[in-house]
Amino acid sequence: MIIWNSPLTVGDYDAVVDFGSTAATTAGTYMTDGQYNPLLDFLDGADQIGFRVARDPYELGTFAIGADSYSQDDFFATLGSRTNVDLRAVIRYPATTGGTGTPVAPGAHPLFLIEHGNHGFCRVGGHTHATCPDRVRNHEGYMRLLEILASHGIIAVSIDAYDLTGPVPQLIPERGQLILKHIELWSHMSNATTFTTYPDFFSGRFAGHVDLSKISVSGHSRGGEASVAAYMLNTEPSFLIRAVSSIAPVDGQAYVLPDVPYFVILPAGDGDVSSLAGARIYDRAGSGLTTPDLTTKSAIDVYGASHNFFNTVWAADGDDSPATRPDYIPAADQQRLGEAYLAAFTRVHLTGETVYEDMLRGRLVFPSTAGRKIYAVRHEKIHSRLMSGNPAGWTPAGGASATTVSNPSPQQTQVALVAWSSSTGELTRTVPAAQRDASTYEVLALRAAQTWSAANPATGSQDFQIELTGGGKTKGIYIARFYPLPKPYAHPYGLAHTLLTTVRIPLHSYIMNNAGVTLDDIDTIRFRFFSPSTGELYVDDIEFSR
Ligand SMILES: [Ca+2]
Ligand SMILES: [Ca+2]
Ligand SMILES: [Ca+2]
Repeated sequence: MIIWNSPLTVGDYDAVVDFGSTAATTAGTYMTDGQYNPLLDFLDGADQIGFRVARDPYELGTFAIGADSYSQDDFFATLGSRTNVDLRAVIRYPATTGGTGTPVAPGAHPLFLIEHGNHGFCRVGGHTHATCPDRVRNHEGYMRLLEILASHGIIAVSIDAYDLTGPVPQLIPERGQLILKHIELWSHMSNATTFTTYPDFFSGRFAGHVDLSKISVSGHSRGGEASVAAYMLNTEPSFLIRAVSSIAPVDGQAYVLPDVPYFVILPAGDGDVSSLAGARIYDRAGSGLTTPDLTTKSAIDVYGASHNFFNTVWAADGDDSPATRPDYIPAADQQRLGEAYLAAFTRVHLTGETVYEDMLRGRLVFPSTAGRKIYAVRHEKIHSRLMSGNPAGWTPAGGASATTVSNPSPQQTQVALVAWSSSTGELTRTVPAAQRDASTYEVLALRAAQTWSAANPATGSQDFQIELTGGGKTKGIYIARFYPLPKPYAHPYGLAHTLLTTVRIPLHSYIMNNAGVTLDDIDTIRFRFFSPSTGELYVDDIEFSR
């Protein structure tokens, strides 16, 4: 149902659907009364912004882009278990004029660092790291991302983890330490009295120009766990790392991130880290907090994406996954969408461009990401949770069932397995008294996935209704109207992953058209499996949230 032509002017909007005092039973009987009635009209975003129109985060911003690099072989005699580790990176930064070595734009700028993962280290066979005459420039695989961030006022650094790359162990702590070492260097280049063992590669060009109160770390593959390691090992000294992101990370250390915004890209067709291990980092993040999960985290499941195509250098060396994989995305398109998402997440946290939070909620699509099957997983800090994987207290009826399953691949959490075999199936929960006032929340959210069961539709989305009852009134909403529940991705290796993605239903959907559900007193939540009449789902994290 299109209620409004797509708005294209950048800004903040609320969508109001005005109903009159008589409920419409068909489109033909729809009536308005020309006024906003808080208890029966639809307002998308009740006390926050409904939706926003923003520029494509892939677009360049207004700052001229300065370019440079630094390199000193064997700067670190030892780094953890390794010796003779280089200090090298390529950088892009906000500048007064574009070009190599130009002056930095006035002011202090936030700092972003990314570290590549494991790949070849030498273009010539038979060499060691010390003797290689033609090194693989792994760190030059994210140049457009660096340019985007620089043009939006961020100093963007891509670290060459050369000595930690190639036929070596995973070296995740060393890789994390290397990120922290580069932050030390940048502290020194901004303030020469700090970390005085470092050189200033640029003779004072960045003096006073690095805002060390705003740092974000990222990485790809082993680098994607290294960015998590950098956060976890950031104890003495403690840098102000505001956000952590990963592309297709490994997960060998089982780090449990505390309350720091985390974003992970999961390439559904990953032929290298085919376990999609980043889903486990996502699941554990925040679980160790005193109040568990009191943090914000985001992920995207990108159908058809491979491991290597997020790095232009790796993509040029070849793909890691069969070209016959479903929903195949050409390398340039995959790089574009990955860089758009990483730029969006980074800009939320380093330059305060909170508009892109909605992209991470799966609510904003841009030319750089359009036409691809990208499914969002999102956990909001502000939430009231009704179920986290244990369906105790949820009563099945009409032939439906609900049991608990631990760690369905690739997740590392308990989820509910919900099944139904006729259109009378339902699952009901009496809302605990302390959680009945949902009027300060925006959505009913859950994460869910179709299992591989043949009870699900042969193609396309699964669907069901979620009913809320309050004040003696009940209304059901089909969830696929808001977010699809697609078939699980058919990984080319035959791996039966089922990645749960987040469905967010606006709570005002339950009051519009005189439905009358009292959002400040919701006593019952019920899943009703009318159509399709059979199915099997994983369900987790049912909550009222922002
Ligand atoms: Ca009205
Ligand atoms: Ca070296
Ligand atoms: Ca769970």
